[in-house]
Amino acid sequence: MRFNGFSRRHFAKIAAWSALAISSKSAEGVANAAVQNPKGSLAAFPRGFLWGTATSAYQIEGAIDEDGRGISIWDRFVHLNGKIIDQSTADVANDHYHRYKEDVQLIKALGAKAYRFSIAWPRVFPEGAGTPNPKGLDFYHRLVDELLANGIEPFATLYHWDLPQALQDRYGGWRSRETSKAFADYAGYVAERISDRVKSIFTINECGRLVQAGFGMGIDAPGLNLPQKEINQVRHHVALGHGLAVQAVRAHARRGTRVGPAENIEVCIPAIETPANVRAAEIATRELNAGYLTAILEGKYTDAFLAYAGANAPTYEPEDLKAIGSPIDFVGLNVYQPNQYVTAGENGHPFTLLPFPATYPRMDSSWLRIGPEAIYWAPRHVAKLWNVKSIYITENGTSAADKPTEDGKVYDIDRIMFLRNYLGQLHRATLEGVPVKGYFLWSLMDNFEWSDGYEKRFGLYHVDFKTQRRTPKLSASFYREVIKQNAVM
Ligand code: GCO
Repeated sequence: MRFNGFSRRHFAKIAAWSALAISSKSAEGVANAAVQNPKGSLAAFPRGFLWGTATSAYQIEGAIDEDGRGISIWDRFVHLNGKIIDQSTADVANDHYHRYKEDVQLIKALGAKAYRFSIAWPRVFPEGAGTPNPKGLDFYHRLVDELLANGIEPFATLYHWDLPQALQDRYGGWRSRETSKAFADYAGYVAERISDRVKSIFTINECGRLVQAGFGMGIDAPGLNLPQKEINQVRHHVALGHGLAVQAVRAHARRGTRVGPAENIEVCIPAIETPANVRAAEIATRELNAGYLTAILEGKYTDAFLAYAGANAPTYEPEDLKAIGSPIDFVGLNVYQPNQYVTAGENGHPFTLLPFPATYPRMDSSWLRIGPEAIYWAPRHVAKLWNVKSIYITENGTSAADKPTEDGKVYDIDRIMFLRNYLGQLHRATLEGVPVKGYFLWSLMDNFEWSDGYEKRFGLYHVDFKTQRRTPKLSASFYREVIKQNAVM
């Protein structure tokens, strides 16, 4: 039934609101009581918990041919027809290379005390190796000094997918172990020069995605569709690159510099939290990450991984796994979605992976299924399986439509819903003593979302890419309150 454009359901809602308005005194009283009794209504995080935001060089910097920067595989890839959904490029992106001071103020306005950014390898070594660009690190020195001057701790990621094209041309990029070695040389060069101020370094962002999307599905640079054996070999070279980079940081950085990966862990969640299903989820998490995170934390490939890979298993030198398993100081976890729901196995299999129904709820990106408990189980599994003592959530956040209303504001209550529920589950983990030390919200501001171009917005700040105007969304106010209270309301 519709009446003057209102449906029955709408009327019912209005009626409910009016009833509430009538009893607003009592409602107000309840609300105030909650605020007056903050302990009861707030999920407080441990004292000293680090709140931050994250971005990556290629997605925000622009200035792709400035100050000696070489080209990256993404510069090449975005100019290939049909690869980017809106035919856009990151040639300018957020123009962060020139606007970094303004953007540091955006971080400061949130009250965030940490910022995870990445360093563009092609700015430092335009040819990937050999002669460094004398201006290569200058931008990052400026950025780090600006962050520190504003009380914000810098966390640097050495590789967030922007491989120098010269290495792709010369060696086939990560298809060759020469790239693993070049990455270690780059890592040592950078760590030696920034570790007087940057105390925490992530090696490689999301091996899982860069390998599968770049070399399997072809939707990310370098856009290849390789057979499984070659995909496994690429993943081995990325893992080797991580390990050799850890060794290079240990050799060249200031004493006390911390280093570790930032990985999009395949997180397996018990569909029902029974002990048998939880154990199955732990086993599944170890096996589904066997090609990278498990190899880093155990210094070997699991028997099941090698047996399952069979003839497609990577070939490697004996010392490779020792390098891959180099001791690390923390594990960064990028957590967005419930990768797998699991129940206990049957017929001798250790776990059962459950299919997702077509109606399973998602956010604005088709891959982004909603499953807040993923951010509880991911760090809990890593701590339990490998006795990791320091974990950061290096990315969590969501895309949303983010259409400004007539008043120019962005009421992204969908993003707030997402964040509140995920942070509530992260709080559960910290309550149970899971050693999560900090959280980096993805992302500070809307940016170039890889093959989705500018069509998927993940920022706390809305960016008008025509004017470069940054506008805080409602979620920026939400996150500022979370940081101020060190709690989720
Ligand atoms: C990733 C990347 C980010 C993405 C973000 C949203 O995790 O895929 O680190 O660069 O932009 O995750 O997809």
